[in-house]
Amino acid sequence: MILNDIVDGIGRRVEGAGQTISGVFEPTVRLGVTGLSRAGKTIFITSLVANLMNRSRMSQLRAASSGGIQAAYLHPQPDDTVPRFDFENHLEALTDPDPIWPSSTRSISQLRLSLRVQPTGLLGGLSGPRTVHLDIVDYPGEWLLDLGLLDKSYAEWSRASLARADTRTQAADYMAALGGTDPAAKLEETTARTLATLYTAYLREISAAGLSDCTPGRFLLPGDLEGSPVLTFAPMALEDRAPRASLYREFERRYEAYKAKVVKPFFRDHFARIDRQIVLVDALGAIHSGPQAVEDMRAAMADILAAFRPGQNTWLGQIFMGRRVEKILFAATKADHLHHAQHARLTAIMRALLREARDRAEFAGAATSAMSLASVRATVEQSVDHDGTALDMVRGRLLSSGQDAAFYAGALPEDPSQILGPARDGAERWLDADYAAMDFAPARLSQGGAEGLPHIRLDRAAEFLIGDRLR
Ligand SMILES: Nc1nc2c(ncn2[C@@H]2O[C@H](COP(=O)(O)OP(=O)(O)OP(=O)(O)O)[C@@H](O)[C@H]2O)c(=O)[nH]1
Ligand SMILES: [Mg+2]
Repeated sequence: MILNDIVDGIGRRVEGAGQTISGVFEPTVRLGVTGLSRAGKTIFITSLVANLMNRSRMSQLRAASSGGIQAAYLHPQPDDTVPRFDFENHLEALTDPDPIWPSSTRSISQLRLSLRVQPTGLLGGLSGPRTVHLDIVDYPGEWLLDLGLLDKSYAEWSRASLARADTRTQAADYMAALGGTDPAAKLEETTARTLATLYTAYLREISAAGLSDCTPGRFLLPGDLEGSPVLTFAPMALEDRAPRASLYREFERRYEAYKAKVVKPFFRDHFARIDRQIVLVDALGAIHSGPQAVEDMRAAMADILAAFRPGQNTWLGQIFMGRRVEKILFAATKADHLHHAQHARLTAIMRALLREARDRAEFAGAATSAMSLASVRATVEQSVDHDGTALDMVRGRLLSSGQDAAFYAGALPEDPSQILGPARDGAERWLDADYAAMDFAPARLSQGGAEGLPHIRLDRAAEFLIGDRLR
């Protein structure tokens, strides 16, 4: 392991040097898009790139409104071995006469957008235009959860996972199978496979129920690792030391192999060199799923963000090698489900939801901000008279029926603790409030989206994240 870490370090140092040399001429901004499954990463990337190419809706991005950005075009990406982000197809899905959302991401991809920028400001006129590359990676949200495993041993992970599984009906089959298995017995591959299959089925069920804690993430989206030993293990408890060649020992070994061979390379290659980061949170979705989903999301985000802690002995901290993410934006997504009168409340809830995570992560040195946004706006606002009071609603095309409908998501509380309190106390449902979520289809765009994709605050997000690099 030590050797492995050293080799990792050398690789990165050489790579880092190359970056600086080419970086003098063509600066690169690596934007990290962090978010659990369904948080809105793919839509955010698609809309950001589309709106940087067609900047008519980007007035709050100063380099766009001032005319500083002269051109934006897609460029071959830097990593030859990573598939390209399917920007064109995703955009086509959103701008079709019958628009649909692009499907959930099943593996990693990358995109480079190059911007030709004429520096403005006092000395701007003295230099000619320069090119800034924006590199973005998309990946399935499930994989992100694995970041929380890096600092956990097999015993620690097993203990935490089993404690949660114990309270959930979806885990009944796995817990029953585990009860009938002796972890100290000699490894039988069929037993290993049965346990892994049942554990995966449990992860699938809790993921469908809106819970976030679904590790190991690749069990849900294995890709070409399907059936391999690194994905054939599950959590187990054992009081005494496990004998050699036992099921427990082998599971422990496979868990470590999973971390070293699957999790680490992914984060080393795609997270270590991030300059700017956006953390996307579907807080509304979690609130709709109920207090347990909120608490579960809070815990999962705390685990993930803790891994970004600089200066500590965390593996990711080491591969950053003293580099800091310079700016981090925490964004509540899908804000178009709410009338803008409630956006400040949504932002406050998201901030509170991530507070502990942010404190623990000590993003010292990084500029942080929080906002509510919609990468692709699917609704318009509407006030409806309801027994003499005006209800602020949103109107859109329902995903289920295609019908146009006005929708009221419920009033979010001004005080975020009214959400976080019951969530932390393990409440089964919200007591005095009813939060509804509605799935809207993307809006039909006039002229096939020639005016760019509609959004809410995407331009502000872009200004915060990369605005300074485009001046
Ligand atoms: N109304 C609205 N819905 C959105 C928006 N962004 C995302 N969604 C919805 O959220 C779903 C998930 O968004 P994605 O961008 O695919 O989420 P993701 O983070 O890439 O998810 P994975 O690929 O599963 O990790 C979409 O299919 C939409 O239904 C938005 O700005 N407005
Ligand atoms: Mg995606």
